[in-house]
Amino acid sequence: MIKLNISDQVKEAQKQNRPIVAIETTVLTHGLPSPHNIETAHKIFDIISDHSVQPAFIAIADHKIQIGLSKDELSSLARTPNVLKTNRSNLSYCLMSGKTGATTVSTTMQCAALANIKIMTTGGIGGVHRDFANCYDISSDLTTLSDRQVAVICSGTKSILDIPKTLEHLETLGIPIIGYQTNCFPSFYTYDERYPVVQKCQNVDEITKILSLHFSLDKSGLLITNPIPKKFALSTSQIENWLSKAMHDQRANKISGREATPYLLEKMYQYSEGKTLKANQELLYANASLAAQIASAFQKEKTVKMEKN
Ligand code: PSU
Ligand code: MN
Repeated sequence: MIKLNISDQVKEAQKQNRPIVAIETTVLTHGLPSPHNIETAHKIFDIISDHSVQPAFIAIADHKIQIGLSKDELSSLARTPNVLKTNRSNLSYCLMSGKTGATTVSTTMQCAALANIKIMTTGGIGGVHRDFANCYDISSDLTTLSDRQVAVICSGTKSILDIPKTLEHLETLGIPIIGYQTNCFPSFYTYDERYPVVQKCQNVDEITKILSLHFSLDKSGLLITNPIPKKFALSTSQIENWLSKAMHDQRANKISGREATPYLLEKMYQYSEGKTLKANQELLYANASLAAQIASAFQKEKTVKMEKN
């Protein structure tokens, strides 16, 4: 039996039909360096709350899925040693064992769907790794996007991935990719227009309409992509330079699987002397704000529909 431990605040928001945004916690435990991870999570909490939207950070602890962590709980999660990075393949193990787990995009979607939360925010999703032919690494984020009805607000995929192959895979899975005020699929830290394949929505109302239509047509999720605000973007050549050094270290140390992303992000942070952290934080904040606006508009539309019926 799955035990869902929904916080009082999230329960109250559900009772009152107030909007809720789910947030992953792997970015906190494995994606950002300490102590910046805690300050970032707290700021995401505030940004969402400032829009009168209920934040619902998700994690696993004490054999339960925890929906809605307080700021104190986020701080203590960040300080817990050996937190498991959960994806679809180890979520049940994490729950059975009683270990503490952080949720990736895939498990955040799974848990959000169980609690009927339709909107989540993150930095970047997982996807098809570079060097795919050798490592055969495709994130289970993509699989979960194909069978959970959750809209994921993000700045594309992590820059360490093969974006064209990820886009092909998303296309095969039939997952809509909506660009917020852009036709281009964003490349995380950089603001560029290398991948002009995205369907553009000009405002939150258009996005909300697509969500309603898509959720009535299909059992899958959607990607709402939001490029990093221009003034915080890093240059593509810088990123590629740091990334190639990080990938070199990764190969030398034979780091693979679930460990690959945290390792590469940490190395990029070191090589960039902290520049990737600032960019990562700013895009997380922008995505949290957009997600809150979408959740508000989506909730309003649902309420209007309920009143008509
Ligand atoms: N993007 C980041 N930082 C992260 C992640 C993505 O910039 O920490 C995390 C997310 O939780 C994402 C996960 O769901 O990495 C994907 O990991 P994998 O490639 O192992 O599936
Ligand atoms: Mn992987």
